Amino acid sequence: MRPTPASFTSRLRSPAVAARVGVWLGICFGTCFLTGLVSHYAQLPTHPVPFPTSPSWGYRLTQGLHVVTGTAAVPLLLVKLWSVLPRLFESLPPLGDPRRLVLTALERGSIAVLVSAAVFQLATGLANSSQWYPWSTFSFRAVHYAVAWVAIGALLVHIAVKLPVIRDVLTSDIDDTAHDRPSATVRGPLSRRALVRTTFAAAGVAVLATAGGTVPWLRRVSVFAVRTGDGPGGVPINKSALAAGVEDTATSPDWRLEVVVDGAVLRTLSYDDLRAMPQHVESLPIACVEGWSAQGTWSGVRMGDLLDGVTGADVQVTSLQPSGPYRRTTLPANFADDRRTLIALDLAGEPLSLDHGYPCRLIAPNRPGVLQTKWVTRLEVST
Ligand SMILES: Nc1nc2c(c(=O)[nH]1)N[C@H]1C(S)=C(S)[C@@H](COP(=O)(O)O)O[C@H]1N2
Ligand SMILES: [Mo]
Repeated sequence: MRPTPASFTSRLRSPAVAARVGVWLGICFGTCFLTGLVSHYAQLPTHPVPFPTSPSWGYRLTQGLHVVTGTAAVPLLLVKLWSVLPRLFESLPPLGDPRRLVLTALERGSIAVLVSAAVFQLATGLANSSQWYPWSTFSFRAVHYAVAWVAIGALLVHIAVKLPVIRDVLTSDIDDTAHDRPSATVRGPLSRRALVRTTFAAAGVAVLATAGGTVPWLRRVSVFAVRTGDGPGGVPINKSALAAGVEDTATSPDWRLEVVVDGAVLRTLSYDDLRAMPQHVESLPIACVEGWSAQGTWSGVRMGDLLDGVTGADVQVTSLQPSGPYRRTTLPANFADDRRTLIALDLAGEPLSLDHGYPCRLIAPNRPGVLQTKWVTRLEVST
């Protein structure tokens, strides 16, 4: 037999619980949306308004928040959906009342869009941050970005529609029954207050379990962020030289760094040539879009010194990597001109390990990790 709303009798499934959990879910989704916009913008190849290079830890903070709030939203969303589940089984209004039918269809349609977009965002985001990439057929970033707008739009509609109820139940006691369904009368072993607190505690655990990827002292309690701090120089390794297919080319004595200006090779530098140039030390983070981040002490040659006086131009940075989306990135002009931007040779006082980008890699302030190109072999500018 098909359940009806009357089949659900727990007092816990109530607007009072849904709204309280919903407030925090809304805060998480809002934060996740805004920090997601930052990350998306930072990864565009060109910026109508320059993305700032300071503070150097800015992207580390916003992307850490993005992944932490997204993870905290998972238990919140599950409890929220559980608390409103009976509404899924409400019968349609009588067919003779087309106006109500249309309104009901619109309301349910918007909820269906909201729920599927929210579940999609959390599921793909979580998969990505645990480095599981089941999508070979679509671009994660493009789809995650597009669906974010759907989710936030549907969320705003939902809040607007529910505002009177939300306001009412949030200003009354949690055990108030004025807005309850008639069948929601059975008291279980758990009070509403206890359910809400347990939900917030679960969200807190989710935060601690992921925040260690960003906050060093949380590492010890972070089961989902085990990789942070591992790896040479205290910086984890994302893609290895083996996986990138650069083991031979990166260690070859024939490796050179080419600097190309307006299509002409300006200089061809060997590893020793780079070592002979003035070396500068910078403390800058690698902040992966997947949420983990780590500070490193890098040293190497200033981008500006390599470009020989060319300023105000975007730089195409090309890796030895034969294929893959990150083999080539665009370093915006304001990043190229920033004195902290290095072609790094050393990390933590040691030559870069092969997996960290030996012979040399790009490291720039306030830049998504995914754009900190390793195994660099060519820099190109057009004036
Ligand atoms: N050539 C190349 N550079 C790359 C990548 C890559 O796949 N290929 N991955 C990027 C990503 S996603 C991150 S987070 C950083 C990580 O640098 P690390 O492995 O030294 O920590 O390198 C970036 N540089
Ligand atoms: Mo990354």
